[in-house]
This record gives sequence, C-alpha cells and structure tokens, in this order.
Amino acid sequence: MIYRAWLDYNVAVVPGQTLTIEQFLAYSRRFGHIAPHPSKSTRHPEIPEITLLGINKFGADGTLNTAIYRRGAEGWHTDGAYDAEPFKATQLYALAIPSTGGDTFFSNMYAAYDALPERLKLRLDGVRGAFTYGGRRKSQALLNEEDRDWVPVFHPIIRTHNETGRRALYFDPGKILFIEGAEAGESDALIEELTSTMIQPEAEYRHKWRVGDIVIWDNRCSVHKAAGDYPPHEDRIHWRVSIKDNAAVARAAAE
Ligand SMILES: O=C(O)CCC(=O)C(=O)O
Ligand SMILES: [Fe+2]
Repeated sequence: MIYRAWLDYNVAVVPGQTLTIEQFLAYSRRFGHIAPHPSKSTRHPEIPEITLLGINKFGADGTLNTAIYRRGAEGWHTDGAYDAEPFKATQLYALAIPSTGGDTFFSNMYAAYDALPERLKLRLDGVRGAFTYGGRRKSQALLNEEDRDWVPVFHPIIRTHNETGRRALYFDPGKILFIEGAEAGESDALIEELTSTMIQPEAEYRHKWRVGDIVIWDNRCSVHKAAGDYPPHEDRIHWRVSIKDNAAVARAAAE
C-alpha cells in the first residue's frame, strides 16, 4: 500500500513513529537494499548503513561546520547520481526538529520532463550526462580525503522509470559534469537551461518536519533540497538510509 502510493506520488510520509534503529532498518529494507553512504565521517559509528544528519555540527573550537549544517541545502539534487547504480530511494526519520525552519523541499521530475520544450525532448532523447560526487564545483567536504577521486558515471538525462514506466528528467546541477556528445559550449548551455527550467512550482512539495516523521523519496523521478535555514544552535537530527534496487545490487554482485 505505502509502496504503491510512494510510486505514484514520489514522496511518502509516515508520521508519528517511535522506532529503534533495527526497526527503522527493517522497515527501510521493504523498499530495497540499504547501501552505506560514501560520506564515512557522518555514518553511525557502529552501523554504517545509517547516516546521521545534524550530528557533530560544531567543531572542537565551537565553529559551525557548514557542510554538516547545510547538508543537502546547496541546491536541488537527486541522491547518488555519482554512482553507476544510483540510490533508488532515500529515507529519513526525524529525531529532533528545530522550533523554526529546517523544511525539506521536493519537486517532481515527471512534471519537469513533461514541461520540457519539444526541442529539448528531441535533443536529449537517448543522450547521457556524466556525473560525479561534487560535480563541477567539487563540493566534497563531507568525504574523507582518500575518497575524493571520482570516475564520472553516465546516466540517460531522460530516464524511463523501471517500475512505473514513466519518463522523467534525470538531472542534478551539482553533480553533472557535461552532456555526452555535445561540444563544451552547447553542453554548458544545456546544463544552464535544464537548471533554470527543471522546477515546476505546481509540482513541488514542502515537508514541515515533526519528530517521529518517516519520509521516503524516489530519487529516480524527483529532486529535493534542504532549506538549511534553522537556528544553528537548535538540534535537527535524522537517521538516514540510502536504498538501492535489490535486483540491481544482485546483478552487480554477480558480475
Ligand atoms: O536534511 C534534509 O532536509 C535533506 C538532506 C538531503 O538532501 C538528504 O538527506 O539527501
Ligand atoms: Fe539529498
């Protein structure tokens, strides 16, 4: 039931939960395989599948670590586009929520595809983009030094969702390097045009968190960003899991 609604709506919210980590992991596995996130420094110290959001926000000298405070707030993105098999879903469970701010925004990429001018639909059909962690800006502050060397991976910019069969725009301004087969000027122009047109205001959802909320989103057909605007001295803490497609993980293991 939840799974079907989630496929239809991209984002599913289950409010009012009181879960242990084991329960959260067990529930998350209904959606697929939980893969540890490449940011090792923000993983739970004992359970690598769990990423902790909003923990260790202040350094030893008391300064705010903006990479942690503003994680996910640097722009619209889809999680894991730097991976050959990107995360199908991301799921967050809210443990502490500030008195004001700290919302998460979502936007539908089926709607973004539908709204593309015919010229772009034709130009991008069958065309792939090159993606890395940090993209052209090389924003890699959450990665350990030894984990910052990324080989670009390629994904179709117009993606047919493997479960719904619908076409979506698959694009991430902060992770894309270039559009395959386009000369540099055109590639930059396409990236700029997609960046400025990908968000359809009527296809947005803004989640206002409450403690106990579980929110899962589909990275294959939506983008999201954190507001990054809450009072830094207040807590905003989530458990987070990155979820891959079971069949894809089994295929990769067999290779
Ligand atoms: O903290 C949030 O609101 C979302 C952060 C984010 O982009 C993510 O967890 O993938
Ligand atoms: Fe994200």
